Parts: sequence; structure tokens; C-alpha cells
Amino acid sequence: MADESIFSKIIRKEIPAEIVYQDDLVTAFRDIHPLAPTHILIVPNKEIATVNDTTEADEAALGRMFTVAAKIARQEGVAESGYRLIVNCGKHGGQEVMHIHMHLLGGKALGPMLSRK
Ligand code: DGP
Repeated sequence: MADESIFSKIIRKEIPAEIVYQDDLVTAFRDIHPLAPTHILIVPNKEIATVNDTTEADEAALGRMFTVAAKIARQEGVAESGYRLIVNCGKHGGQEVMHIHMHLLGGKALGPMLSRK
């Protein structure tokens, strides 16, 4: 598949990534350009391009992304100090990879969600 996402190749372990969790619905791996001490991407195993492309059939995987986020936050030792979950969508959302992914960021105080500058 020529237009398959890079994340699908990571899920199938065809290209390297530090996978921290995988089950039948989702995969989580460390971001290649971390923006915080903990920066992990949680993705559905099924390739869904953006939040706009989700359907009710995807709810199990999308819900699993949250419970896995909580599990990984505990695993990484950031559950108590807190962390941020971000899902970018489309051009104005700053989405670069067209395969839905949840960023889990933590390990330092992240500051305000958006700059007012
Ligand atoms: P976004 O801007 O929300 O689409 O974030 C895409 C993120 O994906 C970005 O933080 C960098 C990360 N990323 C892109 N390509 C790769 C890759 O090949 N491996 C890993 N581990 N992360 C990647």
C-alpha cells in the first residue's frame, strides 16, 4: 500500500520504534522527537486518518487509547505528577501524520496549553 502511514509500519514492526505497549486494538511507542521527558504516541492499530474519519465502529479502539494512556502514565511514573494528552486534527490542528495518534506528554511542568503570544 503506497499511501500507508508510517505508524502502520511501526505497528507491524516493519520499521523500528520503541514500543511500550501493544494489544489487539492499540499500539504505543516513544515519539521520535520528544518534547518532554515522557513523550509517547498511542495509536489505533487500524489506520484511521483523522478524528474526522472516526465512526461508531472505532469506539472500542478510541476508548482503549484512554485506558492505555492511564496505564502508560503509571508505568512511566507520571500519573501522580500529571501529564497532557493531545490529539491534533488536520492542518490548523498541526497534524503531520495522517494516522490518529494521542500524544502523552509528561515528566515536567508543561505550562499553559496554548501560548497567548
Ligand atoms: P502530529 O504533529 O500530531 O501529527 O505528531 C506526529 C508525531 O509523530 C511527531 O511528534 C513526531 C512523530 N513521528 C513522526 N514520524 C515518526 C516515526 O517514524 N517514529 C516515531 N517514533 N515517531 C514519529
